[in-house]
Amino acid sequence: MSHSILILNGPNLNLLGTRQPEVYGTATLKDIEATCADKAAAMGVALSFAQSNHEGVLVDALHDAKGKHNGVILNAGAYTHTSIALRDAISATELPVIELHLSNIHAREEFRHHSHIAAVAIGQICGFGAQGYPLAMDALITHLGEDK
Ligand code: CA2
Repeated sequence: MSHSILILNGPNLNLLGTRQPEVYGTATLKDIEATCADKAAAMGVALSFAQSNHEGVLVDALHDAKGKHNGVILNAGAYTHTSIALRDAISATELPVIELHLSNIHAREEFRHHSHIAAVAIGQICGFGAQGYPLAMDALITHLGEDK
């Protein structure tokens, strides 16, 4: 049976490619989605790709992922550093979640060093820019393969 994965993006990531290219690169979220869709097709996995600026919408998306998807790649944006609600939603889904960031959050401001998500994620990928998305897909699909 083929796997289905959700890539979920949080606040302000809809602005990618328009500002702060020195931090976040020049690819837009649409570019990243297209890269991920191509990779998903090549890997034979189903992919859903979504973005919201609203914490509750992200919580709902995680709840909805249960039963629909086998795993989630989550770039929660700044909610990474603030949201216990997102952490609880990840725990509730019981799905494997990979925490993803474009930038190396550990090399940036102190307030970005702590992640509420890290403790409930299977792992974290950060600092590789847009390339982190396909890297996270490889990691998640490998993990799901090992689950069987
Ligand atoms: O590096 C990442 O992927 C982050 O999750 C991005 C978040 C930031 O709050 C996290 O600490 C790390 C911010 C996304 C903002 O994206 C923008 C893109 C273009 C212009 C302005 C913001």
